[in-house]
Parts: sequence; structure tokens; C-alpha cells
Amino acid sequence: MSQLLVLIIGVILIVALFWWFFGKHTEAAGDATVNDQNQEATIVVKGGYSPSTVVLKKGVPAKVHFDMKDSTACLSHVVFDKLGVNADLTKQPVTTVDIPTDKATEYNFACGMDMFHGKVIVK
Ligand SMILES: [Cu+2]
Repeated sequence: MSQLLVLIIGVILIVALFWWFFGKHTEAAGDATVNDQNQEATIVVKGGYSPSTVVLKKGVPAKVHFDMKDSTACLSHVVFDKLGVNADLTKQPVTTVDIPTDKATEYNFACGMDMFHGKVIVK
């Protein structure tokens, strides 16, 4: 009986492993909520960035909110190299970063250790 149990657990682990490596982990790009004057998008920080890609409309002032739900030191800061932003997400539940949208471009962001990545696309 215990052998059967071990076999079943083994099979489950193998399937899980295959799913992890070969399964499709597509993450949908998040769209911003746009009205006439501005646009906003929220990224949930929990074991990574969700969504990790946000698409903004060119020419509309934009704010990206980082909703902090992670307690690890790894994700405590978010860094936008191109914008010179290094924000501490642990000071308040939600941290807002202003994104320039005057030209179509991409802004990459990462955690303070450059382990988790995401990007904001302006188009
Ligand atoms: Cu990190």
C-alpha cells in the first residue's frame, strides 16, 4: 500500500515538474485604465510582478501603482533604471511611480537585486 502511495506521489511530482518547465506560463500584459486626463495601472507585487508587463497609451499622463503584498526583502524595492527611480515599496501599501508618456518607448523595471523583471510599454 505504501509503495503505491510513493508511486502516485512520484508521478504527481514528475507531472508537476514537466508542467513547470514546459508548460506555457504566459502572463497577460496589463492594460491601463484610461480616461481623458490620465491613465493608471496597478501591478501586484507578490512573489514577482503581476502583471509583469503594462501597456500605456502615448501622450496621456500615467501612473503605475505597485501594490505591495510581498514580505521578502528581495522585492522590497522597485528600480526603473531609465527613470532614475528606486522606490521602497515597504513604506506604504501602494507605491505610485509616474511614467513619462511623451514618446513611445519601454521602461524596464526590476527588484533591487535585479532578479525579478517587468516592463512598462508606452505606445
Ligand atoms: Cu530581488
